[in-house]
Amino acid sequence: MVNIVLFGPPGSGKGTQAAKLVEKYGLLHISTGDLFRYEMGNDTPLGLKAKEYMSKGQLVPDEVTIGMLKNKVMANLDVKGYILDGFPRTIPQAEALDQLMDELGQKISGLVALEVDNEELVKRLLNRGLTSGRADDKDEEIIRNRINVYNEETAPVFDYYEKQNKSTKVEGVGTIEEIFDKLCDVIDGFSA
Ligand code: B4P
Repeated sequence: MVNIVLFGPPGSGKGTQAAKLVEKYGLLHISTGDLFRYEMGNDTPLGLKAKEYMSKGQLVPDEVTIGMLKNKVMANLDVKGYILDGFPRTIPQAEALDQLMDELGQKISGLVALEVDNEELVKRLLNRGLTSGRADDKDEEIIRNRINVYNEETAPVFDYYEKQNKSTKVEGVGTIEEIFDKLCDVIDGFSA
């Protein structure tokens, strides 16, 4: 199995690239952001909880997020592998993921981080906010908070996997195809 962590700040193109990677590699795409938005759209207790945090650009608490991710993985064991998009976003999430992989006799093959500068991120997210209907994309202050949260709480996850020699950076500015090609080069190295 190939299990990939697609990593990067909000708006770096994780969701955009994950959709293309799924098509090429036939892996299951798990986006914790999408899972939360689905729950929010259905007004479930989990969705209402997530909304409190997402609308402010904060992370949803680890215990909620880890439980949801585990349920999704356990319900889909018969796949070629996973593309994890937006998870893990904290060190406790990374530790929980490694533990889950151990329990399943699996491992994370590698983490690929999309690198995009802050001003480009803000521009992309405000632009997406014009059409996405996402409250967290409409307000520049919330967007900048998401970027700060990424730098403080999520960026250390790169180093966590770096210590296992599994982290690779990819320039996330350019055309979607150019970035996709670079990601595929890295991922082909994982599966070799
Ligand atoms: P997510 O749903 O994960 O979303 P994201 O980080 O905003 O976006 P992504 O990087 O996928 O960007 P995209 O491809 O769409 O998170 C939302 C919230 O959910 C978090 O803030 C948090 O509250 C919560 N959450 C999720 N996971 C969590 C976790 N594990 N723990 C706790 N909380 C969690 O691209 C963005 C835009 O850029 C698009 O409009 C796209 O068209 C454009 N774009 C993409 N590539 C481009 C390129 N090469 N050039 C120009 N534009 C490009």
